[in-house]
This record gives sequence, C-alpha cells and structure tokens, in this order.
Amino acid sequence: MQIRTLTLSLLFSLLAAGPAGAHDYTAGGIQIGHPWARATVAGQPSGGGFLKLTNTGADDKLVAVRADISATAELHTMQMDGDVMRMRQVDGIALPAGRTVELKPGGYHIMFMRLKAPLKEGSSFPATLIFEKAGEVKVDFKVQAAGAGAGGHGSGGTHH
Ligand SMILES: [Cu+2]
Repeated sequence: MQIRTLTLSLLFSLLAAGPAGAHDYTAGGIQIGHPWARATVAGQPSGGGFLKLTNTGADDKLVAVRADISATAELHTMQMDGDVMRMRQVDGIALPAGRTVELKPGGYHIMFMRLKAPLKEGSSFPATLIFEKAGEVKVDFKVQAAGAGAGGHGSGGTHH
C-alpha cells in the first residue's frame, strides 16, 4: 500500500514537471515558441524579450505582457526615423490566423522597462502574455547572451 502511494506521487511529480527541455507553450490556438530575453549589464534600464507566435486558430492579437522583473513591460516595434532606427510602442501585435509572427531583435519585441535587477545570462524569469482572444498564459523567459540572435541592425536602435 505504501509503495503504491509512493509510486503514484512520483508519477504525479513527473507529470507536473512536463517534458524535459521543452520550452514551448500554448494558449488556445496560439503556439508560443522559446521565449527568451537578452542579458543586460548593471545599470541598463530595460531589456528586450523575444519569442515566436504561431496562430493555428482565428485572428488574434498580443495586447500586453506582465512581469515582476520590471516596473512595466511594453510592446515595441523598430522603425526607421530618417536613417536612425528607433523603437516605438505599439498597442498590440496582430497575429493573423494561420501565420507565424516572430518577435526578434530588429523587429517587434517586448521591452521590460525599468528592470528591478539585471537580466543574468542562464537565468530565467516568469511573465504573463495576454492575448485579445486566447487570454492569458504564463511563460518563462530564458536569459541568453547579449549578442544572441542579433540580426541586421547590430547594436543599433536608439532607446527612448
Ligand atoms: Cu524597445
């Protein structure tokens, strides 16, 4: 009897842990791939967050992000202003049905504003993504090296 109980509780803890190494989430018809954030240095006021959103359902929209790691989190896009790349806050990121939208350096991203502590490479932190239709889902952002995933614009991008 005792052995049986032990086996069951082991099984439950294994199930609760989920598949090892997987770092994907779903919210309704939205598949969320590998949320990550760029490591920051001491004194850096904000940090970028990135992930891949595949919408297998009806048209939806990422409308907000909540996180304890920073005072606020905003949705940003990058735009040319003359010949300078600048960030601009957007109300939401459209997720058309059947499409994949990637938040990545140089494009749409989440900006964790007024960080309470630097984002350390190798650590992770929880955040909640809020979709217009699919609702809320809690995910973990993995912090990766500052240069990770740098696309075209390099270290460019004037920050507010
Ligand atoms: Cu930004």
